[in-house]
Amino acid sequence: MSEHNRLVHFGIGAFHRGHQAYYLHLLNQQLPEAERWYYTDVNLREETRAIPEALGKQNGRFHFKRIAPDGNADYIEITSIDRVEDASSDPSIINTIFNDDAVKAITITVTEGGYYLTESDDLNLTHPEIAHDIQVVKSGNGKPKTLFGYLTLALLVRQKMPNGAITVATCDNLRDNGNRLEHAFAQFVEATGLDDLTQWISDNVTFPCSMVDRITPVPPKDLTEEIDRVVGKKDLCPIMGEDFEQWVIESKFAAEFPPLEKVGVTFTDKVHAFEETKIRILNGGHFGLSYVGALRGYKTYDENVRDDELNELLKQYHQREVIPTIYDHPFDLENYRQVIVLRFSNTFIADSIERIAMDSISKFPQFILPTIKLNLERGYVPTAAMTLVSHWYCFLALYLNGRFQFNYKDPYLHIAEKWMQESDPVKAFLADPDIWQGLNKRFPLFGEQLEAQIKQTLDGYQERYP
Ligand code: CS2
Repeated sequence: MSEHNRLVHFGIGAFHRGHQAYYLHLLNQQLPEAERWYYTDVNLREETRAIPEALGKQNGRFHFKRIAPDGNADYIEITSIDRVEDASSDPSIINTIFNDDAVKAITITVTEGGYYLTESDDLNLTHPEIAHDIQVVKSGNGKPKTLFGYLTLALLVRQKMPNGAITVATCDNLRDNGNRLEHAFAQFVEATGLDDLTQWISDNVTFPCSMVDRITPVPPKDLTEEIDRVVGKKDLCPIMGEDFEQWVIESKFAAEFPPLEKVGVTFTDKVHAFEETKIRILNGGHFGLSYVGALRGYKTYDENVRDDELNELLKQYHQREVIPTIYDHPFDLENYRQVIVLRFSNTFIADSIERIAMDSISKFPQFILPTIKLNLERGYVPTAAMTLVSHWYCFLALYLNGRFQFNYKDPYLHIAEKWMQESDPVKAFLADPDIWQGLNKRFPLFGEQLEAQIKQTLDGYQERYP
């Protein structure tokens, strides 16, 4: 058994290192050595091996450049991760990691696309990676590819332990994230036929919902050199982020959890209102404007906000369509919106549009669709959202047709490729059930209006992107 209480994290991106690892580091500064908690960070995907490799060489330590709106920065050496493992090369490491009474919780950041949800919020059991993982679990052979496969291996280990109860806390930008994961994961386990495990999970595992917030851009290449110059240390995988920070987590723990409330984390029974507000105002704002900005040739998100026309579009979207359809207010929404727009305009953060624009196919149903739906349901035509969606479609169409160059990454790009192969790609987009989740069938007039607007937006780009 490890000497300290331990958390395990799945998915070692900057988002995790700027949130959970950061907060745990702050907490450890306040605790005597014996009471400290440490993280074992686990990489799950072959294509994301580079960072864990670098981080492993530094024994999990790295620097975080935290930047205030006026550009003032501090450089914090984060020391809360002390083990880094790569399960994508050796899945048996999961046994070693979890067969340890000191491990009390798993936190997760695998991005929106890492949950493989269908339009009805079920696990997409026919997705090849999920089907692969079901086989791996059933046969006890091979390497999983998804969170679901790894989580099952981990919980199988816990099931055999006398004190295996464990909290599984997703921190991704998915509304109702804990409940969604719990539901999808139950379907995965059911498909593997592990009925005993299903029962054990319902008695011993909790899936709290949570909301985390800090903009953590892709660090510039010269950050390593800057750390060397300012701090005098070699760091091959530093991160940077704004000084705004928030972590709200549902108090629903299956085992001991670090007392993070001591460093500003909110434990609450009402996480949903926070989550919904953040996803729709912040992530929705990011999503919508990034495609308009990209097509205008902007590189960083603050350029969007400094463009008066785009700033006005964002304001209309927020004030007329998002805020009036958020019905449970955890705080003053207009004030919150203004703080977010200020954060968006931070030139020192220089968050790349490339980062924000990626993965749009899995982000759209989370970040934008609910706003459109709630407006249509209250009989209001969400014109700002329609402008944003038209630009998103044009972005994808121009990119896929080779008319617009962009470093775009999306594991679900094949979905958009399919629309482009149809005789009327716009109609195919509007009829896609994964994107619209039945909404266009309920509001056919909206579909027609949006179709006309998309075609007009495409025409508008004819000259710029011939
Ligand atoms: C962004 C988020 O990529 C995205 O979708 O909107 O990464 C955003 O920066 C974070 O959620 C901020 O907490």
